[in-house]
Amino acid sequence: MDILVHLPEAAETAEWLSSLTRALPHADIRAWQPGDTAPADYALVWRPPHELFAERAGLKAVFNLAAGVDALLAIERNAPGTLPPDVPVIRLEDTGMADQMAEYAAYAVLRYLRRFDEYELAQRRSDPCWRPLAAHARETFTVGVLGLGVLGAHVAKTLASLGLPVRGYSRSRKSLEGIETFAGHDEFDAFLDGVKVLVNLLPSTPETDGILNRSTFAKLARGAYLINLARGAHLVEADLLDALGEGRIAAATLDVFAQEPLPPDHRFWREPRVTITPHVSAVTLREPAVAQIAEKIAALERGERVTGVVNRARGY
Ligand code: NDP
Ligand code: OXD
Repeated sequence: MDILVHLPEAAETAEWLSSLTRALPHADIRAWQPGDTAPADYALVWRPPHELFAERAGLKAVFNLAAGVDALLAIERNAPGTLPPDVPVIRLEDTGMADQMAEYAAYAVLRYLRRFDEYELAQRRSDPCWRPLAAHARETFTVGVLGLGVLGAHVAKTLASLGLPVRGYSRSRKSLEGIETFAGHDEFDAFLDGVKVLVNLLPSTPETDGILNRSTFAKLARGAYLINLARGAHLVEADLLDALGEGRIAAATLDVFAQEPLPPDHRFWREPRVTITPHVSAVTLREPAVAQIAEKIAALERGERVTGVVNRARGY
């Protein structure tokens, strides 16, 4: 069995190759190099160049080394015909990301609930006033989680376990204990109405890109908080800056950006009410990811079905 691997950071490749070799000792595993068009059974990739798929014979499946497949599916838009439609694209399911997301979201929500962001701002201004601020009332600090998939559902349940009122929004109807759920476009406004903290965990698709915009912000509780953990393409950045200026949004925590790394001259770096992290809310953990992929390859080789197969028409 031939396995092709591509990671954008060459430094990481050697470690992935050795983990994969341990998990799949009978496979011939190689790092993709430009010009390599030799047959391969499986490709394991993160943000691959489209050349990797050109003239590639025998591909049985492509494994995306992350949860979000937007970068991989963009290949089909940018270089039509390169990623054959009958080759399944399989994404990572959790592999340690759900706990990381829950930690990040809980930290960000509690920071706003207890107004630690405002104490941080006061200290940064060297403002020595010793002024306790009344914490927000937990009962009305409603958190709305966009996306109730592998990550969003775990985040929603974690936040609910902190005693916060939690709502969730998905395409199909869900039933999650302790979470008020909303489904589909028709229920979007009802989902947003009165939400104090909006946490985004949607996949980036033509339907969801730009969903964090002026009209969405206008439907939240006044002075709401935004936590974007999914993709930069979801956010209309100029609308967020306007909403911060108008006080409609009180503050935002952003882990993902339209352009990454976030350019040094971007206004977000200078906006005191925006907290920035460099796309780290849930990183791919190599060993659990390799274990999941190895299990799925073994299942596919036995002719079995696997979970995590992306619906390419839907985009996630
Ligand atoms: P899933 O595919 O498991 O979940 C996606 C959820 O979004 C589902 O509940 C789905 O609804 C819902 N959804 C999709 N389209 C729509 C729509 N048009 N309207 C309403 N709901 C919709 O994905 P994961 O939970 O595994 O991951 C979510 C995203 O998180 C990834 O796509 C990625 O972009 C991002 N991510 C970011 C990371 C980071 O470090 N910043 C790390 C990992 C992931 P339904 O259930 O009905 O299908
Ligand atoms: C992912 C990511 O989608 O790292 O897994 O953003």
